[in-house]
Amino acid sequence: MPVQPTEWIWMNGEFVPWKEAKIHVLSHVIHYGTSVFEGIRCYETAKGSQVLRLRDHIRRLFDSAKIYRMEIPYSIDDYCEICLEVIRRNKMEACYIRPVVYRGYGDVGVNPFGCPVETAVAVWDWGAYLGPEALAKGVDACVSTWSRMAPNTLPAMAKCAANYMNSQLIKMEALMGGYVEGIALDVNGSVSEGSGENIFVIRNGTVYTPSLNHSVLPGITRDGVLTLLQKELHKEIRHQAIPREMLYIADEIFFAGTAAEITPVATVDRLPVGAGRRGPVTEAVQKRYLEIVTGRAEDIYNWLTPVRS
Ligand code: PPE
Repeated sequence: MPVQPTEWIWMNGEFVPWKEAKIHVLSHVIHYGTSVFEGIRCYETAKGSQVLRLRDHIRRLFDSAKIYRMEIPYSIDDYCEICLEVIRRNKMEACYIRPVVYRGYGDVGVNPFGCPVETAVAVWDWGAYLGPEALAKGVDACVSTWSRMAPNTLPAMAKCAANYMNSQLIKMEALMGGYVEGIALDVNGSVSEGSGENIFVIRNGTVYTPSLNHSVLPGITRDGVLTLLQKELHKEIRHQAIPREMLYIADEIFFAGTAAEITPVATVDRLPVGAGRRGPVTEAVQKRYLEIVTGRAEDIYNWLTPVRS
């Protein structure tokens, strides 16, 4: 389904109507992928709309920009406020927020320095990322024939648009094969991440997730899941290299991401994961995550920022 337009997009300091939020075809970003971005969710709660982990996402946006030597002409706090204002202007309750920082029109050629750093924030309504039944039933995933970017090529810790060309190869291959999502291995053959999610693997009560040297995005949802697993479920967690075959013998696997939230993996390469449905650890994490973000439980970790105070 195509994206449903909202009214206003914030671009370089002003609000422009959705249809007029355009860039020149010779903008550096179009030719060389020069963009870093974020994806943030705003939830409707009993206490009004609340943005999940706003400052953490905007900090990562600034980190991504720093890695690519793009200077954002705002402070982190100002940028957070801009995101909130975009939600208010569009009179949204629950929505997805997409801040993007890119090199615009100026010079041509690989050298980015002659192109201005521009920035925009859009919001729209975004439902279940991996399908309407994914959260309860889990999804069918495959191991991709495409590896995730090698270390010291495209930096995985930067959420850069160019990384998503790799994600697209993984995603398209999965969809063409009849799967919902693909799991990439890193260049050494260890599990890395999904095309748009981090991954958690559970066996005998121990939780495994790839450490950051396996070409994974340092996910904010991943961080929240680790908090819940450690502080509330008292699980032993191992950040380590995960061999592919661990996926086949796992008791539970789930994806974690802003868009995907906590999505169980039902099968990998057509082999059932555990009983082939959402397992108990996944269910417990998912329940706590969703009850906190939707305001049904107290926000004890200070994850939420009110949109209208
Ligand atoms: N890895 C990748 C490659 C990734 O794209 C995401 C988020 C994550 C991990 C999880 O990160 P976090 O959202 O901070 O927990 N993917 C975003 C974009 C998806 C898209 O299709 O666009 C998202 O979930 O918003």
